[in-house]
Amino acid sequence: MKLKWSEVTPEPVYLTRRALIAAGMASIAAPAFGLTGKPSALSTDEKPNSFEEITNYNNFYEFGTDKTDPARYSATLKPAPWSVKIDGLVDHPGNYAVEDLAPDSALEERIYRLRCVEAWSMVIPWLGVPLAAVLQKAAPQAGAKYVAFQTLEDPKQMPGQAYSSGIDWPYREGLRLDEAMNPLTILATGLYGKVLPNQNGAPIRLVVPWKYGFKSIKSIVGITLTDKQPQTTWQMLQANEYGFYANVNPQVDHPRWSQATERRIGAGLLGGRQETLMFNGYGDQVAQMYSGMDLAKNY
Ligand SMILES: Nc1nc2c(c(=O)[nH]1)N[C@H]1C(S)=C(S)[C@@H](COP(=O)(O)O)O[C@H]1N2
Ligand SMILES: [Mo]
Repeated sequence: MKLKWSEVTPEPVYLTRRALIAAGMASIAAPAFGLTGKPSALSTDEKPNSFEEITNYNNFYEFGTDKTDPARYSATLKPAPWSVKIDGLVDHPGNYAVEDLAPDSALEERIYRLRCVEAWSMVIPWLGVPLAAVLQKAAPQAGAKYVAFQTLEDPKQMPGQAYSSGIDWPYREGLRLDEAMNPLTILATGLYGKVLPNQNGAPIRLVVPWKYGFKSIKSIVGITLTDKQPQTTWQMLQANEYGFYANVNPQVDHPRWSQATERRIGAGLLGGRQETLMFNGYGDQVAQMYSGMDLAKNY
C-alpha cells in the first residue's frame, strides 16, 4: 500500500521545512523528506496544489489517456538506473547519468504554475536544475539553434505505447536554444521534497512554465542539439491545433475552445475560473525572446 502524502506530511510541516531551508537548516529537515532544494526568486507565492492532486491528475499518454491512468499504471516504469543521451551539435556527446546531470546537491526548488492546453492549471513545487547547466556539460556548438527531446520508448515499461492513440512514439518535444537556456527552464527530478513520481515523468522531465504543459516532456532519454526546428509530438498529430511554440496566450484560442480562462485544479466548485495570463504570468522573464514575432501565427 502506498502512503498518501497527506497522511505522511500535513501541510504546516512542509511549510516548516521551507522555513528551515530559508534559515540554512535544511539538513535537519532532510531525513523526513529525502530531497531538498535551494529556494528560488523565480518561484511563485501562490499556494501549491496538494501532492495528492499533482500525482493523481496527470497527462502521460504512455500510460493511458485518462487523468488517473498514469497514477494507476506507471509502476511498470523503471526509473533507475537511467541515463540521458546528449548528442548532435555538441563538443561532448555521451550518455550522462541522471545523478551527474542533476546532483541532489544542485537542486533548486521552483514553485511554478503549470497551464495545460486543455485549460486547467496547477501550482507545482518542483525540484530541479536549470536546463542551461545541463546543456553546458555537453558544450553546445556555435551552429546549435534548437534542442530536441525524446521520451523513453519501451511498450513493456510504458504499456500505452502498445495501443494506437495516433501518437508516433516516442513522445518528442523541442525548444529554441534561447528558450532552453532561459533561467526559468529546468529539468526536474523531484517535487514536494520527494523523488519525481513515475506519473510525473520520472526520473527526469522538462519544465517550461510559460508554455502549454505538453511542451514539458517527461521521462527523457535523449537530448539532441540541432540547427533545424525539431518535429514535436502534438504538432505531428494535429499541426493546425498545436504549434511548435505553444506559448500560453489568452488571446489566441485553440480552434475548439477558448484559452482566455482556466480551471485551477482543487479550487472547488465555488472556485470558478480564473483569467489565463500572457506567457502564464512569466512575461517579465520571457517576452523579449519573442519581440517582433507574430504570436498568432507562431502559436
Ligand atoms: N512523454 C510525455 N510527456 C508529457 C505528456 C505525455 O503524454 N507524454 N503530457 C504532457 C502534458 S499534455 C502535460 S499537461 C504535462 C502534465 O504534467 P504532470 O502530469 O506532471 O502535471 O506533461 C506533458 N508531458
Ligand atoms: Mo497538457
